[in-house]
Amino acid sequence: MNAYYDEFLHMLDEEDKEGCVKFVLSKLESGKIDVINLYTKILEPSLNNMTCKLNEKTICVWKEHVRTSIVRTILECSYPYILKEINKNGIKQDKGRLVVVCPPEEHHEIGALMAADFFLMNGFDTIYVGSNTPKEDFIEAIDYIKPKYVDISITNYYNLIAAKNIIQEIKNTNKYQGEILVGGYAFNSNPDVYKQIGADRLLQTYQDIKSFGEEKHYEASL
Ligand code: B12
Repeated sequence: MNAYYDEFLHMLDEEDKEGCVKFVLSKLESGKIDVINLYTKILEPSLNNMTCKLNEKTICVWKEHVRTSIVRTILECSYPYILKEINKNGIKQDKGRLVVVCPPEEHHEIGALMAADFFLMNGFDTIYVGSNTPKEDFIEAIDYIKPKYVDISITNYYNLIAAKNIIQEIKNTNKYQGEILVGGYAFNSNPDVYKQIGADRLLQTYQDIKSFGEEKHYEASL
């Protein structure tokens, strides 16, 4: 996997979108890599380990945008392979409806998109709402969709406050009965903060989501 990562990173550094997409699709098509390893061992580190070279400081955000856009294209291209794995493993979306959202001002969306795909692959009827979701839309959507689980993805820790306010509102005003899950880069340095913002649970990795799915399957069978 390391060799694939290095090869991919080289093309990503060169901003070679065509090369990156063709490389990933060829590995998925040949079965040399699956979607989970692609996301967690190649795409996630290619963004989270990103550093800005001293002579590129002024164009750092620009480069982040370009890199994210290449990764986003790859995520969209992976969808047929996700469906293939779901079919191959006979997974049914029978663990309840789940929405993935990002709080207002949270423009980081790649982690949320990946998490949404992970939930889908583990039997949750998943809806990805989007990044920077305005509070009113957030609350309305929950009222309308009535999901069993609301998942809030937070990357920038400054957005933890906005998430706390929304959670309070969902729980108090909406009398929401389901579970509120949170995840994202903002929790990496302080996992316990999820309790302070009123969430029911923190899930971070693919394995966390898989175990959560198994737990729900077990509960449903009791
Ligand atoms: C790409 C990027 C951007 C892009 C985002 C584009 C987009 N469309 O998403 C752009 C250029 C817009 C951007 C903007 C900013 N960014 Co930025 N960005 C990044 C970068 C490079 C990668 C983030 C990413 O996508 N990672 C990949 C994903 C896959 O990883 P992940 O989010 O951790 O997700 C995984 C898990 O956490 C989990 N997960 C995620 N969500 C959820 C949810 C649930 C429910 C579950 C179960 C799991 C789960 O699943 C994923 C897969 O395993 C990081 C990191 C870095 N080293 O620089 C900075 C970083 C996140 N950004 C940062 C900052 C400060 C900003 C800006 C404020 C400033 C700026 N640079 O202009 C703005 C803020 C914009 C805003 N209002 O939100 C800081 C945040 C620090 C902090 N305060 O917390 C970072 C860490 C950079 C740094 N070292 O300072 N950024």
